[in-house]
Amino acid sequence: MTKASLFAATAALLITSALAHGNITSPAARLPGPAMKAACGPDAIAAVQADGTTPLEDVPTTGAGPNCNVGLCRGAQFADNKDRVSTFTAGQVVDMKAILPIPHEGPMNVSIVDTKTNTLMGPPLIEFESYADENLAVLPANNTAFSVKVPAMPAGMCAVAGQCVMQWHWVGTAAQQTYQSCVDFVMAPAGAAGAAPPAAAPPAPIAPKPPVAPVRFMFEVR
Ligand SMILES: *[C@@H]1O[C@H](CO)[C@@H](O)[C@H](O)[C@H]1NC(C)=O
Ligand SMILES: *[C@@H]1O[C@H](CO)[C@@H](O)[C@H](O)[C@H]1NC(C)=O
Ligand SMILES: *[C@@H]1O[C@H](CO)[C@@H](O)[C@H](O)[C@H]1NC(C)=O
Ligand SMILES: [Cu+2]
Repeated sequence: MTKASLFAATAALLITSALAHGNITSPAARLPGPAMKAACGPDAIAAVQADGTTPLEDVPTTGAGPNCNVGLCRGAQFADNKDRVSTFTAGQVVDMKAILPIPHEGPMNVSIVDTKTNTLMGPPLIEFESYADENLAVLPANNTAFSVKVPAMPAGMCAVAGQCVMQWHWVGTAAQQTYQSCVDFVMAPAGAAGAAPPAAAPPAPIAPKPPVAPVRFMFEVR
């Protein structure tokens, strides 16, 4: 690459970075703060503070340490968001709102992510094969306002703030850009207001096993 074309590419990148793309505005989503600055470096924090909708590809990792993962919540840290944690109950319908100032067509999903391992906990809560299609005259209303249903989870899962996020993850396929916003949440403890009532019966002692042979026989095809 010549110096001139390198300069042009850099200038184009800077212009692109200055343009807003999208993020989640409700429920409260993770914001950058001092913990992200410490983990990901001053260049990263400057980029996301300049444009809170920027793709994670435009977040410089020049000053990133081992605790920075721009591929999870675009590097935003729980430590900066302890006062922005939602409490959900199993079966609750959560209304989510997004802004999409610059749409780029591609898939989107909202999934529960285990922040420690950055793995998805179960199937997506909502999924679009084609989202934010800039070729449409008007984006479908459900691109910026949609609902997800909180699944039932085993006791203790997502019980502690910081463990789980609801991550909005959108990929602009042709743009080759990824956008993420994370809603920190905890599951309300069983029996809490709004939560499912605790089971009436105490856990049953280990019952004698019902005869299995007839059941097995029913499904055995020979
Ligand atoms: C979304 O982007 C706007 C505009 O840059 C910013 O003010 C806001 O803090 C961002 N919100 C999140 C959750 O990233
Ligand atoms: C859904 O989002 C996750 C990140 O939260 C991503 O790893 C996964 O590839 C996405 N799934 C699809 C089908 O796009
Ligand atoms: C979004 O709305 C469109 C109609 O405008 C519908 O075809 C599509 O199935 C909806 N997508 C989801 C994931 O709800
Ligand atoms: Cu773009």
